[in-house]
Amino acid sequence: MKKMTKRNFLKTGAVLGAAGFVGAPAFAAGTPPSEEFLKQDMINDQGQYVLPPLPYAYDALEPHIDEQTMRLHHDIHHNGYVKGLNKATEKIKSATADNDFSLIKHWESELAFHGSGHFLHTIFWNNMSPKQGTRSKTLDRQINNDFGSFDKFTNLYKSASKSVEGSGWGILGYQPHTDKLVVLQAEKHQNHSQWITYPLLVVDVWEHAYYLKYQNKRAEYLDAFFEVINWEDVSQRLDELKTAFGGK
Ligand code: MN3
Repeated sequence: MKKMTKRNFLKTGAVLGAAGFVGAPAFAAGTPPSEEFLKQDMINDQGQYVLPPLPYAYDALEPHIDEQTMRLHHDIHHNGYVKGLNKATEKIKSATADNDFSLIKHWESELAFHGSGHFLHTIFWNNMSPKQGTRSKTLDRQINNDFGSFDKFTNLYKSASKSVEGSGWGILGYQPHTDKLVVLQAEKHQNHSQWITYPLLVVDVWEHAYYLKYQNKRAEYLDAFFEVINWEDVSQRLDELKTAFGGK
């Protein structure tokens, strides 16, 4: 069992490929992780957040999630969150140094919006894979205990995600303090506020995540998402949390 760190929880599990930032050539799906990729940090030498590369090629999830959507979603949308997070972090640092908090409400809001966007997308990319893998015994048992069966969980997760108002996320999370799974809607991700829950499986239901291929048919996108869920990643996230928090 890998020791859980914040970085590991976001990045490991479905780390399939070698390093390469935006614009670098994509690598083949299913390539084992390189040392460079695993050592790569969420933060660069200057202390800034960095956009992690996709853990597979842009077209690896075809036909379920199309290449053009993945390019726009990762290179433009996710990168925008990283830039916004760095800017907010910098502004709050300056405000703290200068003891001038006149704009703190604005920058705290930017920090939450871009930070949530960055971290949820980082989990989201790893939550998907062309190779779906299998659910661990622990994850299956927990799903059965908390939702009745995998089918019942699937219906709940898809229904909750489909009915998120406007833009947002569907989230399967784990509460280490209660050793329970819970499905949540995050209508505005900066407001996702059930703080004791850790996300295990997140689905981006903002229109930019599916509009090119599925237009307004969010339900069809969710069916497609279920064809590319990386269950080994979801299982590992649960294992890491249970190990860290002593769950059964
Ligand atoms: Mn998105």
